[in-house]
Amino acid sequence: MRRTIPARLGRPGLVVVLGAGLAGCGMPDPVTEQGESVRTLWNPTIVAAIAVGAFVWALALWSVVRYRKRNETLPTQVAEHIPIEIVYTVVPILIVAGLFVVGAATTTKVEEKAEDPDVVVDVEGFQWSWQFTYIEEDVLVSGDGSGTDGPELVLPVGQTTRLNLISDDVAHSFWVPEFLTKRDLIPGIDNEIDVTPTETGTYRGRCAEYCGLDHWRMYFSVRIVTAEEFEAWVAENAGGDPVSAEADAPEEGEGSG
Ligand SMILES: [Cu+2]
Repeated sequence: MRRTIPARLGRPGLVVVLGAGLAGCGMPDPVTEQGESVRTLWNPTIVAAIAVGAFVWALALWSVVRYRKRNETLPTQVAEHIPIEIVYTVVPILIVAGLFVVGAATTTKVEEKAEDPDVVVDVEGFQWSWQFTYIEEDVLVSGDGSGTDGPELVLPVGQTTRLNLISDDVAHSFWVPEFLTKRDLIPGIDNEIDVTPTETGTYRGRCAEYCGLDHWRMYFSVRIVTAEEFEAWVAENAGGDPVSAEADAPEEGEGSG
């Protein structure tokens, strides 16, 4: 006897699948205001997608069972059914329009630039590391691709930092999973993003655009600290030698993405 998909998965399997969907498919908890906006968009979207998917699967299963071939008699042939055609044209248009409106609103919010950001950092990606230049604070953090953690970008919590994304060699991409946003660094095109961290902690970032053989080396870390800690860090490092935080040598075979 043929088993239905839910039967094959078993009830625990189905619960896990639905649970993963509802929990944001393993999406990390956002640590910035911009990331929180993305999650606010994602959660209702995934619920709507699961609802539509479940409805379609249910209809398909129902018609397979209810209208399966029982004998050689041809079923009643219907050329058209205007009300149903209107429903299945109008409902998807409404869903897509709704997704467009909330998607556009979230994009606008995430893209919003502060008129006067609290901190401005030039983020330069190069083969094979990153350099962070704090314009007003006069701090330079430079990586050389030798460590496992990469250079460290220090950001104050609750304040808006403008990141100017610059590349002079090839395209790279600035990605911190917990920010829930990702932006390319393209030679000749200076992208910029604003981030407003909401939680202190250390998070790992990486280049998310294949940029050559040692692309995997392009790690960096982001340390979100309190305003006082940020000021102390700036005072300690301003105007001096470039800050480097690449103590550990990478292990053979380590690193992916
Ligand atoms: Cu890369």
